[in-house]
Amino acid sequence: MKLIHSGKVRDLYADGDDLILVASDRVSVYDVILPTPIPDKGAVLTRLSLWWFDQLADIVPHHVVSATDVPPEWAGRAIRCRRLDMVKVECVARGYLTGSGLVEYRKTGAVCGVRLPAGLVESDRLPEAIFTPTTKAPLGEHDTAMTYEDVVAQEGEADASALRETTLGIYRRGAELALERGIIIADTKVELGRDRDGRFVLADEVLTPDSSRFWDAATWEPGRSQDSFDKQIVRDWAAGTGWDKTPPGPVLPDDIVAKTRARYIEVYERITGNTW
Ligand code: Q0Z
Repeated sequence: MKLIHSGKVRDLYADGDDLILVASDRVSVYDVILPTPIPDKGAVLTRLSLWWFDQLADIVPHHVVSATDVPPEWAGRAIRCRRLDMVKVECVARGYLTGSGLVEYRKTGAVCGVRLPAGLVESDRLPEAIFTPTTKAPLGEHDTAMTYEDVVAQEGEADASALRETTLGIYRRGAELALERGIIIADTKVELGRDRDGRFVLADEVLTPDSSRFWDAATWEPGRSQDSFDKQIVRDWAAGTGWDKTPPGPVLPDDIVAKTRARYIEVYERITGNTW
């Protein structure tokens, strides 16, 4: 099978007309891939994405062809999918103020051209979810903010509107359901593509902790940064080693691996209601 893309934690292969999306057990912190895998991470996030694709099917069709017709070495953590013509916009929705959105808000009072109320603080919930697209930067470079008008100029009014409403629809559905299970999805990035008939289809992974910021609703408090639901154990341990956040990352001890694996499984079980 031909490797066509290798991301930090996932790989993409071509198989005839289809693509095979393979989620690895690799974990990245501060943008550095650690040398120690988290067992079952790839399978857990694959299962979670598949569950969400099904939940979201009335909002947008998805790219999944089969979760079982994949090479046996990747069984459980690979998805056979339709090859789409990917939209050259990173479609992001935010319901809370953090990350680059917070930086932009503090500078301008707006995020991606969306004016926000004055006086918001870090991690605040926004009055309503907003569409904050970014450019698709080449690997290694950073994405830059776009306004909705930039998306209109690039994709046309009708498609820009469809991208925004689809992205917001996915976020609202996901964030509402997760919150009922005690997990805040602060923001999420979705990948949309066009099928041969020009219809938008949801691709890649969706509403996973690798594509979204997950926070614990029980400890959420505006006015400060929030712990990452999945990676905080690794971050705190790594900070304690004195690691300077440049490659290579530290080898993880067994107990940190076990606790982090348990967090991914907890996310899966709480959101889906299924037992891992
Ligand atoms: C997704 C990515 C990487 C994993 C291209 N159904 C599709 N059709 C066309 N293209 C894609 C998909 Cl999912 C596609 N990516 C992102 C990169 C590993 C996913 F290295 N790139």
